[in-house]
Amino acid sequence: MADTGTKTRPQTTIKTARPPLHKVILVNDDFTPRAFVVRLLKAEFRVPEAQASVIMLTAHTKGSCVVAVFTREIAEEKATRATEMARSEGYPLLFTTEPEQ
Ligand code: TYC
Repeated sequence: MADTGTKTRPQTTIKTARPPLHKVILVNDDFTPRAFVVRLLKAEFRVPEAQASVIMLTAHTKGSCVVAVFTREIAEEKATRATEMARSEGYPLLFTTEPEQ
């Protein structure tokens, strides 16, 4: 057979890197009213009432609860905004962030 000059190449897989995700964590305290925590979760994280209540109660009983995951910049922005909103109302409520895995 005639040599066409065609060579095979090892198959390559193209991987698209996804940005690492960061968790926004709600931390319990003894002073912030439950209703305020729920209102803040709904306003800042756009979670429905029932989900906001579950997140608040989980933090209340276990000490902390993951609210949502975002890229690092968005997670930090949301945690800071939500914490500042609580401060502006005189509450010590705290949101932190940490990388996922
Ligand atoms: N522990 C608070 C109370 O009893 C309510 C609360 C829940 C505060 C969750 C913070 O992340 C929190 N009033």
